Amino acid sequence: MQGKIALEEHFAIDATLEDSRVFGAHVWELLRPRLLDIHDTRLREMDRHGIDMMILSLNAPAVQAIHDVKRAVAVARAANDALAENIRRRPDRFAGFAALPMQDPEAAAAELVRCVRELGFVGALVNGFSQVGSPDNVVYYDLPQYRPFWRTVEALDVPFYLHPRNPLPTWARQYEGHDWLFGPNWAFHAETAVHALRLVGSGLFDECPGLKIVLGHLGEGIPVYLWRIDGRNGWMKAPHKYAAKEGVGYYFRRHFHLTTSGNFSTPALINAVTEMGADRVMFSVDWPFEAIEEGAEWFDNAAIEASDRAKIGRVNAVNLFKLKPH
Ligand code: GRE
Ligand code: ZN
Repeated sequence: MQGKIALEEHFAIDATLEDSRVFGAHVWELLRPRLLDIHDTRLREMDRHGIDMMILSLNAPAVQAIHDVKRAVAVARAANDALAENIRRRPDRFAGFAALPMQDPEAAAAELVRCVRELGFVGALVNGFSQVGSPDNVVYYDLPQYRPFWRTVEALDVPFYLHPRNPLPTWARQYEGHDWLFGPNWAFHAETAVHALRLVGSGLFDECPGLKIVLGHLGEGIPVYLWRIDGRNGWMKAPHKYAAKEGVGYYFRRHFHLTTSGNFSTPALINAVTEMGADRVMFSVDWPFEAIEEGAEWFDNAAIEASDRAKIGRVNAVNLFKLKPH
């Protein structure tokens, strides 16, 4: 398919580059230049595989792992300015997601306003929880101090991409002795799914009915559990004990959008489309952690309706991010 738009596609600046080394130590000689490159290999691969536009975002965990709040604010700003400069060179091929210093909710809101209003970014991409003040002080964004931030996101009417990061090893006893479970094999998704469900259960979407959240990897596992999350042991008729008014599926189908990033499985795609509808799933690769060639070949040939391929490959992203393709 020509004209695809991809939206979980990463780059790094010098200050955040090293965060990605652990995820590709054995291919670092390839991964490193691909993270730093915007206009060369990336554009060639896009051209070769029918990707018209990428919405670019910083690598992970990057800003979220900088517990020195002032530095988190400065690195986010520097990354966003660098991204804006690259988009200015090729606005026909690139758009941007803001990196945000969530350690300071007011600063994060102000940076998002700046990125949307002044730099023309189309949303934010945040790498899970933030470490604040010290490495072990962890905050999730369902907490009350984030409500003004979310009202700003809602008022700007831009989507918020909740991207994975690893749980802290000091908190993740369940993975002890099984390091292979960290990262994209499993822990990324378990961590991100719980964060997304915390947002749902907190009542955030009752307070901010216009919020739009994007999840990668075809929903971080949540779609296959939507029935069970609300069903539990149905005959026992125990309601959720949480602040939100409705069931999880109600919010998930109204407020969430999913991408195919790094999950090139046709059964998983069909399940996501079945649960969410073809209007809420969008093509993505997860470059450079995944290969554009593999993601594009898979998507172009996946056994789905042609009309769904057009929506998932392009149209949904144009609509959600109000893109104006050249
Ligand atoms: C991602 O961005 O999803 C990612 C990483 C690191 C390793 C694998 C991966 O940030 O998919
Ligand atoms: Zn990613």
